[in-house]
Amino acid sequence: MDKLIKSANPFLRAARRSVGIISVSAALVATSQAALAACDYEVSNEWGSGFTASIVITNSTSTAVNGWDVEWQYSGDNRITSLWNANLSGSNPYSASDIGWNGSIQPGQSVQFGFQGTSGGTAEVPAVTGAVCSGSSSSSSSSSSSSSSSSSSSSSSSSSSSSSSSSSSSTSSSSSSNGSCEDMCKWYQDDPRPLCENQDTGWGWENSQSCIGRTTCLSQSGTGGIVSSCSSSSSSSSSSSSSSSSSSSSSSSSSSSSSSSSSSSSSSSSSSSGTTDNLYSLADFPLGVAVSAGNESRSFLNITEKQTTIKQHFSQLTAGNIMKMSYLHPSENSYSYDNADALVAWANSNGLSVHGHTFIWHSDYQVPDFMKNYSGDFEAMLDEHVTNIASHFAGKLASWDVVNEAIDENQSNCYRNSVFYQKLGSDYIPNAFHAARAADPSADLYYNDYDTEGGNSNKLNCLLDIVDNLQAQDVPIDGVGFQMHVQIDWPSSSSIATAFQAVVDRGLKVKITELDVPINNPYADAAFPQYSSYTAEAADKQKQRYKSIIQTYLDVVPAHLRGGITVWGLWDGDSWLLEFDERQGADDWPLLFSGPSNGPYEPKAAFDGVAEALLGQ
Ligand code: 9MR
Repeated sequence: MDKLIKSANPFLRAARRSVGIISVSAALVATSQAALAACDYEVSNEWGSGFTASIVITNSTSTAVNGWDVEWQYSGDNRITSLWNANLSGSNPYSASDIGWNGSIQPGQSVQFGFQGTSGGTAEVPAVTGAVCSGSSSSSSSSSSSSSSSSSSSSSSSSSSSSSSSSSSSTSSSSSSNGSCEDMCKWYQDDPRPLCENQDTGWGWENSQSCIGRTTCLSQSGTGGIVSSCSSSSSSSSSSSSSSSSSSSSSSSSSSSSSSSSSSSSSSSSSSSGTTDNLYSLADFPLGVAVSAGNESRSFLNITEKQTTIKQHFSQLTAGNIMKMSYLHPSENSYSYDNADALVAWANSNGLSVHGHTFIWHSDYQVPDFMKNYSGDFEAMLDEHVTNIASHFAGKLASWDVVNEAIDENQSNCYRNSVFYQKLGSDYIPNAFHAARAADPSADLYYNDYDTEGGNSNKLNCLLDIVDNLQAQDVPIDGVGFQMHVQIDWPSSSSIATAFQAVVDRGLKVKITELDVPINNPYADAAFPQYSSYTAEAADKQKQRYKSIIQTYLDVVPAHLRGGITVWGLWDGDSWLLEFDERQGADDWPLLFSGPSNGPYEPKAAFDGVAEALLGQ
């Protein structure tokens, strides 16, 4: 079942790599808006007195568009009340122009902006004009407002293009220090011992000496952990000495943790050594990041620096929230797609694919109210829900979490007693997969859940039972999503490997859908080292954990079953864990980048861990 999006990905990636060059030449060639694009007006929803719509500008030529503006006019009573992802001017006729990041439209790509308005009962579809439009707008008549007034915007700037330049310092000191340092395990107060190469847990015997598995080393309840031991001079300089809780010498480690360096610490050892300019380019699978969008406070569409970092290092987006049930389908007869459309349009026009999350999720505040008290044909209603959403995004998304978190391993039959289960029994799961496949045959379809990555064997067994049932019924499931909100010491890499292997054995894809690795473990015993600041030691532990997770993925999952890896947020301040009650207010730094909130975002040691694993180091 292969997949438009998948085969489109290499093209998108290639386009991304050359985006800087393309936009430079575009600036030279397309300094004014020639008639380059199709401008389509699409009504996405309408009700008695209002409507939402969008304008899609598709560049079907071989020349990049650099800056655009378009005009339209309603012949009746339709009027705009709010508009997003463009600058609006005028009041019937209206004009809208790009807002920088969406000004550049590469050949074959499109940008879209949305708006809401009032009407007396009918949402009109006016003609869209402007110098950028080729004239093939979607429909109808009405006037024109013509005026090629626009052209002046021309050389507006290519904003997005320069993204790749920022990181650069790739050749920093890391490599030199890497050469003379090696990771070792500081076991409690002992001198560092070798880490095992052939096993991840327990103690082993390699090269005529005892060694300690990485996971075992990380899980000790003491002040030890993985440290970087440097054999000679080469000194400190930057990174790799990351955990440098002092190799040869001893103790001092604990005192280092008091150094209070804050999360945006400039400590070179806790930040990246600049291992790569484009993390995604090291992976042969989608490397994703979850984002806030729409009206959320940290919407990446409002933060240019976020867009730059995302484009530079990731090849896939997941909406952290805005593509959940209640956001897309707030009431029975209305769907709300504009915010998600803006996310998808940005991704597609910047060469990233999108993973959809999620058609069905029991979580109380994500189930639309109308579904909770639904008295009609629940099965038909839920089928329509999946069908409508899957159809809306058909061909634009790489994959979907079709059902999220349906398992309760404490129930004898493994099924969570959600409203969906109460109404339809377990049938709602296969139904959803069938509806999704029928509506969007090109998207990979996943079952997604947490705590299935091996540490909780009952839950893993439930997962496998459910998957076996689906496969026995020929349900079109392509893969299993492991959320992987893991701890730094749990589950072990070997448990994770077992879980991945079980899915691989069933011929299904494995996707890590929501990865984060907090440094502190609120469930650990009192002796477990917890950190009140982001120290070099903590950073290195986290780096090793990220690294071993990626290594396990690469070791166990063959290339053709790698659905990808997504981290659940860009920078530490984005993480849901900071607001998670069970952490009881403890600070943490779970992601790959540090902030401040509007950037610049600095890659952390954890980023290097991912890069090193992808590079096979
Ligand atoms: O990160 C998400 C957070 O911002 C939301 O408040 C929360 C509820 O919608 O969902 C979080 O994401 C969850 C994801 O959708 C499903 N797996 C667990 C994630 C973390 O709670």
